[in-house]
Amino acid sequence: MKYRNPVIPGFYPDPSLCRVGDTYYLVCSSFQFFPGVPLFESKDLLNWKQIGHVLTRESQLPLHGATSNGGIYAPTIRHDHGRFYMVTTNVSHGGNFYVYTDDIYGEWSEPIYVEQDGIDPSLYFENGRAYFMSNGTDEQGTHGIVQCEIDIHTGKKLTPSKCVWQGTGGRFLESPHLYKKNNAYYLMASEGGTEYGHMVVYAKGNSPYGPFESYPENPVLTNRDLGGYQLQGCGHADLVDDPSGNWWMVHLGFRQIDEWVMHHITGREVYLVPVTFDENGWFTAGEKGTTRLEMETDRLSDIIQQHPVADKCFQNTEIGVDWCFLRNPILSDYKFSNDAFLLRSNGKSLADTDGVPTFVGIRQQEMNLKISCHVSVSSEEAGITLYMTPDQHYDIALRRNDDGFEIIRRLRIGDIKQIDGNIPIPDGNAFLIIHCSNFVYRFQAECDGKLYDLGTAQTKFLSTEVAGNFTGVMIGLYAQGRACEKFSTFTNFVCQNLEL
Ligand code: 6LW
Repeated sequence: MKYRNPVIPGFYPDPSLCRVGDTYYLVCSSFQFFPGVPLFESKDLLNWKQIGHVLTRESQLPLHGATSNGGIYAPTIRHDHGRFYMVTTNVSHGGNFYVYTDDIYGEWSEPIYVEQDGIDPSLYFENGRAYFMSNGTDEQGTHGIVQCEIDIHTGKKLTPSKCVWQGTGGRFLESPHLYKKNNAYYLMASEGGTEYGHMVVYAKGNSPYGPFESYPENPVLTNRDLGGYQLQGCGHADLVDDPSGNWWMVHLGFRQIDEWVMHHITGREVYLVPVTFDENGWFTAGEKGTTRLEMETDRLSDIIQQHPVADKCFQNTEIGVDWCFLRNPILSDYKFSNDAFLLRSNGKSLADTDGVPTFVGIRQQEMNLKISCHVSVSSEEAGITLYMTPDQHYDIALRRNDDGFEIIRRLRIGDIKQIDGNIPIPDGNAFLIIHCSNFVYRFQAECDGKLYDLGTAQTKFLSTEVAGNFTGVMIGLYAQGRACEKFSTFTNFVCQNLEL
């Protein structure tokens, strides 16, 4: 059968997964967004349903001051003796920690912090022992993949941290995971940085501490040599076996806005490739060590139908599942119902990094979309933002001015700020519309039966390559301006997937 990659489109970076029986669970990093660590479930590896988030309380997820290079970095999910563990790093507050739950649909524990530095922590369980691995520096000052044993009940280190592998020489050795198969231990990691040089590498050893011998054909997976191919940046991977004994890899990658245009706006996404072991215990991955947008496999049943990203509206999306907030939201500034979102400004704007604006957003998962929403402004300004970072966003909004109300478009690209449109309208009500395509966003508004065109703006200025960040464009509804008692109202939100 043929399947399409990505298997989870949009900003869902650093995937990690585990299998319990016939069900797979997958987590991703979430940076400055709340709740944190999206959690997905799948029966077939191709269709993933988001069942919630792992970090749902501020006590688990303090995000004050976190921007798109802060907050939650790569998580790992593992299952041992009936208990799920998710281990990650809050780079803005507290460092490496894990949480656990016995009910994947329920709440997770309070964080348990581990005193080992670095990022990308992972857990490996064997014979009642819990091995804790991250990139970082060991007690001797050696930098690489560092491991210790911990008491899984308290997070206390039971052994000193020891560097077990220094990779193959590529920069940014990260995302380590340890596995065991047929008495061999595999340490898989990534190198090259999470951009165009990204690659997956691994080594094999005969104990959890090695010594590890590098796979002679490393990197085992990379798209770095595929010039002019839309899918780039493949790395940061995790392995799982299926109930039939086949092995699979999920990893991150991104789709450029065009084959030859090296910008991406939809963030780092989740890709799936088959893994094959040879008689010497080495494995290969993907199509000759690369990942393709269309993959052929005989390991999955022909009857599996792969579902594209659905159109989204208020009725088929959920707060805290699809919709998330920036940092730690002030929830009294929001009211949600099945038909309307009500948002109240607290005086903070989208450009602020101290405090938090009133913002709730979903990911831009595909490049060709039509977004529309009816907005009724009661505060100073309410609208829709295509939000990448505090100083990189395009907004279309209704705003109060001295004469009444106007429709504005704001383009914010680093130090460049432009507000245009300034279309006077009789009252504070209009439909705001954004047509998204690979190269441009087109902004329109409909009011009193008239359609106004507010022009286009290039997508590439919101890309990760321009922003230099780790996230993807979010489609946000927001209210800003002076703090205000009244709520602005958003109704009839639709995000239509035009890729279908
Ligand atoms: C993550 C690291 C990486 O912690 O990017 O691509 C960092 N890999 O492993 C942030 O996502």
